Amino acid sequence: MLTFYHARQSRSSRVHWLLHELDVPFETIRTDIPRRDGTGARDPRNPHPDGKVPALVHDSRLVTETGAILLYLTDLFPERSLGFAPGEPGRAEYLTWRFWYGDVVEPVYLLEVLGVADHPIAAATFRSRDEIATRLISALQPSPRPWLMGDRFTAADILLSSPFLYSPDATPDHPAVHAWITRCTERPAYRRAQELD
Ligand SMILES: N[C@@H](CCC(=O)N[C@@H](CS)C(=O)NCC(=O)O)C(=O)O
Repeated sequence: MLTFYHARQSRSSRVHWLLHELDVPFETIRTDIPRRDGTGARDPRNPHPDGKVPALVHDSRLVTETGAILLYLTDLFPERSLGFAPGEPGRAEYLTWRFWYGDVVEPVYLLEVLGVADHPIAAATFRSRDEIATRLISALQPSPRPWLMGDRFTAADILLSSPFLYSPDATPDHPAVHAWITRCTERPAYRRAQELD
């Protein structure tokens, strides 16, 4: 049994999308969270230790952190081919995308918002938006490489497209990236998750 704690227009939207891609049974608990505009409040039903979303309970096991949940789910349902299972060629690249997102991409965009991305220690630790763009562009080329992992759409596409779906102005201005984002938004599971929100 999968129970998914979700709030619309939040980081849990990535998990919502993946659950629809997987096409497996799950229960959604629509969860209130404190929002930056002062609305919302912590939901006592939410088992996340910090009251955040996403949270996933599989039978009685709690998983938090978006990247961990995506990996957990693609490993749990390897037959759906939305990730690369241990031992499968492509696993190394798949894990690299997943951890690069959490350890580099999110910090870089956050540091930009905070206005400290140019700090030498920040640049030395994470690099910058330019390196992010270069890596995405080279993964999506030469044509046809529809997805980051080549022919197979995976949870890496969900994770790495998410900042640009949330903030389209941040999208690297390259035709291969724009076409990839369009392909992502045309996926029936993405649309279904959006409609339900
Ligand atoms: N690192 C966490 C971050 C989760 C997170 O910050 N979620 C926000 C929504 S986008 C939240 O629940 N905020 C409510 C709060 O901070 O109380 C993840 O990626 O899962």
